[in-house]
Amino acid sequence: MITVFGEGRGFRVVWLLEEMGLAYRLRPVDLLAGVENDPEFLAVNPAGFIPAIQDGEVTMVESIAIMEYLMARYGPTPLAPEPHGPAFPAYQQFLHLGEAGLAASIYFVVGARNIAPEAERQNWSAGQAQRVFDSRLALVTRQLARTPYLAGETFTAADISVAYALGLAKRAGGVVLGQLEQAYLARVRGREAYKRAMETCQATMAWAAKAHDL
Ligand SMILES: N[C@@H](CCC(=O)N[C@@H](CS)C(=O)NCC(=O)O)C(=O)O
Repeated sequence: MITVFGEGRGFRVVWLLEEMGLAYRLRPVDLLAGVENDPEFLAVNPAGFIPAIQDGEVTMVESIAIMEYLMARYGPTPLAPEPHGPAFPAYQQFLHLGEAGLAASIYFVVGARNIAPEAERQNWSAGQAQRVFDSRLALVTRQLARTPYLAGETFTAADISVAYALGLAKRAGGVVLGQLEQAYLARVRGREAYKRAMETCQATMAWAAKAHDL
């Protein structure tokens, strides 16, 4: 049985597990309550961030790496196009751009907008993170003008990666998505596995409902 610790980007992992039909359990981690009060989780990830997984003897962090591990170990799966096929380069690029380019930058904008003291909300680094997010988003927009999914005609883990980042940006980052991205989000969120993941991830569900963005 695979254990997923924490929602947040752990939603990506839960969504992937639902797409693959693998058995798992979600172990909530409440960052707002203070991870220092959760020694069981700190024993799994002493760095205190989520998500983490445990799969038998394997313990891992980093949502994209975890998805790559699960697809490699329990695949093959159409969520990961085969390396010699035409979809692979775009798949690989957007799988990583979803975190390294999009979520990692908008995460700091979200913190500045929602958590930082009033006087620090407009700080230079938050502005830089916003500019990085906006520039990377242009690559997503260009791709969606060409194909329905980021790697081409079929849904892959790259869509899980990027759709999570777009949701974060929209729900808490003050980002207004264009029509292409909105239609894309509606398309990927229509999947049964997404809906099941939302049912599992109650904190994500509550946060999305509050933002009127299920
Ligand atoms: N690149 C990491 C980012 C992990 C991350 O920043 N997670 C956030 C919540 S989604 C977190 O735990 N923040 C608290 C912290 O970093 O201490 C991933 O994709 O898993």
